[in-house]
Amino acid sequence: FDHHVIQEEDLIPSLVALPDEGQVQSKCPLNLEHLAHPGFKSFPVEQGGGWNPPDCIPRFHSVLVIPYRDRPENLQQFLAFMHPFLQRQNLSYDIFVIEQAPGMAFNRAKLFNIGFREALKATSEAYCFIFHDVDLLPMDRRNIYACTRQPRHMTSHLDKFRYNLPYPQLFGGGIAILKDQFQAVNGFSNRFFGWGGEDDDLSQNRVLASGYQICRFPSDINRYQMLSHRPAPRMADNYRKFKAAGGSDHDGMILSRDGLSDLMYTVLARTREELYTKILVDLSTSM
Ligand code: UD2
Ligand code: MN
Repeated sequence: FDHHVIQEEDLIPSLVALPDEGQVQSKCPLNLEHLAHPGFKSFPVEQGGGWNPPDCIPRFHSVLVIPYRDRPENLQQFLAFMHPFLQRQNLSYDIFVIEQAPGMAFNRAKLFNIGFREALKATSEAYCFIFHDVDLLPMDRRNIYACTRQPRHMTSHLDKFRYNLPYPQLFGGGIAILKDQFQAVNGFSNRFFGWGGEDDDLSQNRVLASGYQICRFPSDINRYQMLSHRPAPRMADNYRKFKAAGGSDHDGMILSRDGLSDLMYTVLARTREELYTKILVDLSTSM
């Protein structure tokens, strides 16, 4: 796993911008001084949590997808923090919270697949996706919430781990990936119920196996605060169980059968909340 670290002077050139429609003069500035601007007041967002810069044309649009169940304090803090953070970066964005209805074990990866599907139905301009936990807050304004040319691992240095990377292959927490790349790897696996394994499956068996590289920004930019929460019930052998059940890695079979291509779910409610769009889903429909 040979991830590429983008140098600080290359941050902005590494990002994939919205198509340029010739209105270059009125494009929103995106420079580090601007990001560090001190007297920033946040703007109101649209009902449903979307936002566009009011007086310039955004260079980037990002869809944030947040998997969620029963962490109301985390969600409230996340939204209160993220709206001003993203607005300061002058990008246009949408926030989708995909909530799993009670009953089955939590399935983070499948909720991301659902968020991808639902966001594409709702926003035609979606081309960049940020799949992100509800309990992680970026601490550095240079951490631009837009997609790089290659899939990016964002949340590598957490306060919880004293800003050390627990293992170099880590791809959990928050990632940014282009729509076409996510489609090309058939999304996440739908088969990881319970805690763990889904992030490694995405990086090893999908993203890298499909010939993409994984990149990160420099480590001081990737600092995050992790909000406290009750630990999820661990099923540490999730991944081994998955493999024992026939989920082998490199034959390309699982990848093509398991993911966006066989995604099944039932939407129980779509609600445009004040600060986000909520999609409540039932996962008991087959895979
Ligand atoms: C780690 C990873 C996470 C994921 C997980 C294993 C990092 C920083 N985090 O997080 O990305 O790979 O291990 O699956 O690498 N959630 C709920 N309700 C629940 C359970 C989970 O809303 O009952 C959501 C929520 O967005 C949460 C995320 O799923 O942030 C990950 O779950 P976690 O925070 O319990 O797991 P954690 O911290 O071990
Ligand atoms: Mn967590």
